[in-house]
Amino acid sequence: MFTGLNKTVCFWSKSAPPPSVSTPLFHALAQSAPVDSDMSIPVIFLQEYLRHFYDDDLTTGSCDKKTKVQEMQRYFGLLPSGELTEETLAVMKKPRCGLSDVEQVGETVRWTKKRITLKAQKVFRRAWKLWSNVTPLKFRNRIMTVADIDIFFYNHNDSSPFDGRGGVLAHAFMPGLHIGGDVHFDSDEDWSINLFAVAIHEFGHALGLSHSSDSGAIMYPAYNFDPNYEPQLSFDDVKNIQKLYGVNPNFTSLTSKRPPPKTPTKCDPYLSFDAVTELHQEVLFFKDRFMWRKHPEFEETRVSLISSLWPDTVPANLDAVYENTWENVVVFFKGNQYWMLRQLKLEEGFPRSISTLGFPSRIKSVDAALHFRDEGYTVFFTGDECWRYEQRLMEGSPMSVEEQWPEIPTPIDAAVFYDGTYITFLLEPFKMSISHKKKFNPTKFTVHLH
Ligand SMILES: [Ca+2]
Ligand SMILES: [Ca+2]
Ligand SMILES: [Ca+2]
Ligand SMILES: [Zn+2]
Repeated sequence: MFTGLNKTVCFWSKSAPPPSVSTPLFHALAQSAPVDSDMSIPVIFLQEYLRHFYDDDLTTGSCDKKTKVQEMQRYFGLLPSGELTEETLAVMKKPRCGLSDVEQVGETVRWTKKRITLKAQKVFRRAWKLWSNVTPLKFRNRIMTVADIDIFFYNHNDSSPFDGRGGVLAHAFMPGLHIGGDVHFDSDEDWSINLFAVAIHEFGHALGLSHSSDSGAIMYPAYNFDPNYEPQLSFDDVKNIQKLYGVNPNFTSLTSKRPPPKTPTKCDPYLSFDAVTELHQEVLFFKDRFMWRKHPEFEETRVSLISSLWPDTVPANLDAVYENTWENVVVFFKGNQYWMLRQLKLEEGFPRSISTLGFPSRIKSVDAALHFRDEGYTVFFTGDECWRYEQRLMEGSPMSVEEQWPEIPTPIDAAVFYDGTYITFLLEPFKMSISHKKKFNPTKFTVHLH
């Protein structure tokens, strides 16, 4: 139901994500099956995954198992079908932390002193700095003697619980004596990259934080290795750590250059979208690094990182996106470049300049794109103009948006078909509050374009 795009009613589902707390899990995936694409593996793999990360008892029946799968799917912004789909399996196989996503932990598990010692190389000190910048905690590097936080790299061949290359990359222990606060890294991984991002996350546990279902948070259980995004604490991480330890007196000046980013929330009345597109049966809404996916058969919408579906290819802060069902591609626009993907893979030679589509040089970016599935052509919006693109050819001169859709103020944020019948325009100056719907009249539109 794509109705009620107004400031009082949120058209998204109100169902909340599952609780997001966890506790150390000492035997992460120790006996799990190796991660591979053989379809006979998933059943055992699923069992182990749910047992370790979703507190599933192996004796539960298939009905409860489905509920557990749905819980996991919701946590990761997947369609909560309860089925072990290819996409679900792909998400489960992503590098992640070894701690549970659902186990309860007391809120008082924290260090009671302000000076915490650790044995740390430079990369770890950088990771700690992110946490100490926002709290009154001070970290002292201690080389020779025992530290509060000890860091180890383990190999799966010794008594450690790691799972070889991939899967679980690291885990940590909540604050406490001895092993408490310690951080273990799987030494079978290639640590020449990504160590910084994993360390920030694990240090969050060492300070007493559990997993967050906020996909923009450092404490999200799957690590974010987007090469275009320098890891930093999100608003959610900062809020949670400050709840435990209080605020660094210099918090504002220390974070002034890069304030903790807030994950956009779908019911924010001031939310605007960068782009919207159909994708098979779904409608995808893009904002910053995130997207929401709306499936016609499911009430709830799911938020996830764009990079979780298209790792390393599609940039954040997009201008426009459309799906061309005739050519079976999805096309993304940002600035004067566009990216074409077929079945989640970037086509060769992309990104390309939008001038290769036939835009004149005065056009520096695209506001929105609308693909007409039945007729097989695309309309691009740039300011108060729109351009018709068909069979890989751009119509020579643009039309005015006002002429085609007199009620629509320009520029627009995004446009999409919904149900194949309505075009929904999302408008910049009024944000979502007055998004406009108009019944599409193909005859009228075609006549105007010629
Ligand atoms: Ca310790
Ligand atoms: Ca591993
Ligand atoms: Ca846009
Ligand atoms: Zn974790």
